[in-house]
Amino acid sequence: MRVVRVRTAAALVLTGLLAAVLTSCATEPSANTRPHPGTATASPGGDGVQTVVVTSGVDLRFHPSTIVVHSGTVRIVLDNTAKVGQGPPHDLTFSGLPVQIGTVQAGSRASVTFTAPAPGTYSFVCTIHAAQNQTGKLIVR
Ligand SMILES: [Cu+2]
Repeated sequence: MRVVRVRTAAALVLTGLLAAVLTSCATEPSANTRPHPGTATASPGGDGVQTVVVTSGVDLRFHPSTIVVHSGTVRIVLDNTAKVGQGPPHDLTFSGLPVQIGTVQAGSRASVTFTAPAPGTYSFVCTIHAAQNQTGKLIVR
């Protein structure tokens, strides 16, 4: 009996911990600490334009978050992969470059085509989720 009681107490403690963990997951913290997904090099499409598709959904991150391009024409497609009516909108705005993709609703996509600027690193942000640190960078080689 005594062993059973100890096990029951341990099970209750574990259940409580699990409930605490699940509760903390259910309430999204204001600061999004998810890691930024990897790097992709834009590849020339049939029209010769270096194209990269960046997806974003409910995790408030750009996938990929780092885009590598070379000189020439670049096209960035922003694909909001959240289900229609069930996810947040996103946009993509560069700082220091006159390049942006306006608000893209869940289930939609939009693109911007521009001439690659001088070699360097340029950062972009989803202005809707700037507080959640939804950012990325473009590296021009
Ligand atoms: Cu966003």
